Amino acid sequence: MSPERDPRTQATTLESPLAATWRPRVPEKAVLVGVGPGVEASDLDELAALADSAGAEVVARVVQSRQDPDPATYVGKGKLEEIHRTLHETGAEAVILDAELTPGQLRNLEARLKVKVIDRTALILDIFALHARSREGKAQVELAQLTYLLPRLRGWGEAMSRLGGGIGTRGPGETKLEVDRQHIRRRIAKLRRDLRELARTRDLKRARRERSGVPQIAIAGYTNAGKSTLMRALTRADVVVADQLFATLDPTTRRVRLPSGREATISDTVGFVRKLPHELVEAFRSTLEEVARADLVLHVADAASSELEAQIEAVRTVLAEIGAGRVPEILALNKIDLLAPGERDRLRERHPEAVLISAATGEGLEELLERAAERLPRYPVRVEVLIPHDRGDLLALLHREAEVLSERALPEGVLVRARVGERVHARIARYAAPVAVAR
Ligand SMILES: Nc1nc2c(ncn2[C@@H]2O[C@H](COP(=O)(O)OP(=O)(O)OP(=O)(O)O)[C@@H](O)[C@H]2O)c(=O)[nH]1
Ligand SMILES: [Mg+2]
Repeated sequence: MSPERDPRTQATTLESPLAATWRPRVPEKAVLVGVGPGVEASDLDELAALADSAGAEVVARVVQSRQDPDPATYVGKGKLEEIHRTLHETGAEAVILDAELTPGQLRNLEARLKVKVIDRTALILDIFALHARSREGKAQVELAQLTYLLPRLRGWGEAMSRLGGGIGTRGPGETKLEVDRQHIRRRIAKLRRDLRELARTRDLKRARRERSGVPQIAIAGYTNAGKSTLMRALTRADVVVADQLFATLDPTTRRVRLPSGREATISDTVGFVRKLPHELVEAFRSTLEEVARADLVLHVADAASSELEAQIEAVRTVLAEIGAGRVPEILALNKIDLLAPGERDRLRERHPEAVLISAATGEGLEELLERAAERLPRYPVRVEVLIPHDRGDLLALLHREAEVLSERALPEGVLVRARVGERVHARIARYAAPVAVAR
């Protein structure tokens, strides 16, 4: 076989070595497989939603109740035969497992089942790859994919050869494997460098925002909870809303006016999921850390989900992992338009601190903003200033980037009592009201 026609060689010349082979041919028929004590078919609902978001068509679910997965093949021998039969009956071309497999399990399963075997991590990585739009998002996803791929190279090498056109299940020779490894390591190093550079640009932007003293609110929550819908309702930002998992990857930040008249920034970002692959948490660390630097986290949860409590827990676990555990949080229980009145009462009892909202109908959003305004840190400096009538720009600045406590028009100007941040203070300090006027 000439090197040019080797699919792996071709792959290494593409920008992403995976681009050619990683993407499932849509819609790819797939069989879902889950193993665990007392596991039932309905426990695979989330995996089915993930598979759907990746463009696969789920044709069957196979579960096996057992304490621990088989160390060699994840499922036991008997189940393996059942899966084999199911594949044959349905014509499925892939098996998707609800766990992260060891490289050995992945290899063994592919060898026995003779179809593509995708574990939960690879599936989530694939959805991220489909949805990444920005340069940073794409680099983050590729870094996560390559980090995942490296220890599994041999297994994927076999899969790639087979997918590459009937080459059979022959694995790559050790020399080729080494070349691939070196190439991937170099690419990983380059992606890390690029991402550090992009993070620096973002740091500068953030430093500017922080100096302005405008408080920052981060929306966080389980994927599909309605974060982008809330962002759109609060700011009219043109963000993607879709009944898909991980529709949003790139962060968007907009200004929002709180009921007190004060402004804040609000950001919508990537969602969380149970067992979020650690490769992704690592690759998206700088994006996720934005949440940790916010003054307030709006934790959006899907109140209509039967998994509500588990999802809230999963989100809090990731928040703690990225250092955002101590940022004040407001829990917003979303999609209450889908609930019966009795269910609302039960939710209020269970989560007395939460705000019940519907980002779709707008219900509860006013209360949510009021609560947010209460929880945000107050500007540190209290001032009384007399703004000349021809300085409407400063008055506007105070309304935008400070907290105006009172305002009175006088012949000499507008007397304003306000709390301000340092930057605004520097701009208005010379208008400090003379004591005689301030009385
Ligand atoms: N009925 C109802 N549906 C909602 C509500 N909020 C969001 N949705 C729907 O839920 C789905 C997910 O909404 P998104 O706003 O995209 O969710 P997200 O949290 O941004 O999801 P990802 O970006 O994929 O993590 C969409 O189909 C929305 O129309 C709500 O208050 N009520
Ligand atoms: Mg979204």
